[in-house]
Amino acid sequence: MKKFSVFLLSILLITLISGCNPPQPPQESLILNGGFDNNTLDYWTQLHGTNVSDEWDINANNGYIHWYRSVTSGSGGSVGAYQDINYDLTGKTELLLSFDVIIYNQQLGSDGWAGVGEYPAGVNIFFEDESGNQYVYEKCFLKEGSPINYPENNVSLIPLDTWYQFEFDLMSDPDITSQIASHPILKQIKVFGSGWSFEGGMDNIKLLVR
Ligand SMILES: [Ca+2]
Repeated sequence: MKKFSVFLLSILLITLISGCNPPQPPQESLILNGGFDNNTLDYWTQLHGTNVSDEWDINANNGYIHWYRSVTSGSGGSVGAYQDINYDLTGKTELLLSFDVIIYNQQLGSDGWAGVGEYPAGVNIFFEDESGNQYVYEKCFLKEGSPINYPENNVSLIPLDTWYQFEFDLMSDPDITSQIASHPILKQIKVFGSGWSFEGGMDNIKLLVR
């Protein structure tokens, strides 16, 4: 009788254990050098856009991507970097974007009035269909207290000089999931600052797919 109980208990335990998911292997990020550990911008291509003469820089000297623009006139511009990815997301159910972000300076009192929105820190992720039509996921940051004129840019307010951790599974949003389903090629990620004078940065930029 005792043996039989042990047998039943064993069956129960085996059933319970095999019902649990085995530990998932660690996911690899689609982004190369997203942690800037060797203090370089390897795998990233710099961007700088301006219509006036400005002072600017972008580097990873301190182990994160750090951008800066200084302009004496009130004129918008951008400094950033992009990385091509070219990954087919067909059949995937999770796309986890995560990074740490910081704003050191934002001269504009808001996200501006230029018609598109200007942010000292932001991320764009570009998706394409087979004909090259694009969907762009955008996440932007402004310093705490700034009025938001372009909420469609998915804006968060964060305190100055403080690292802020952002994490979001794009496929947890049905609207984004449907856009990705019709634009399944993850083409590129771009990180940037824009505005008049600004300074910001990011670190630990990851895109995990499942
Ligand atoms: Ca780092």
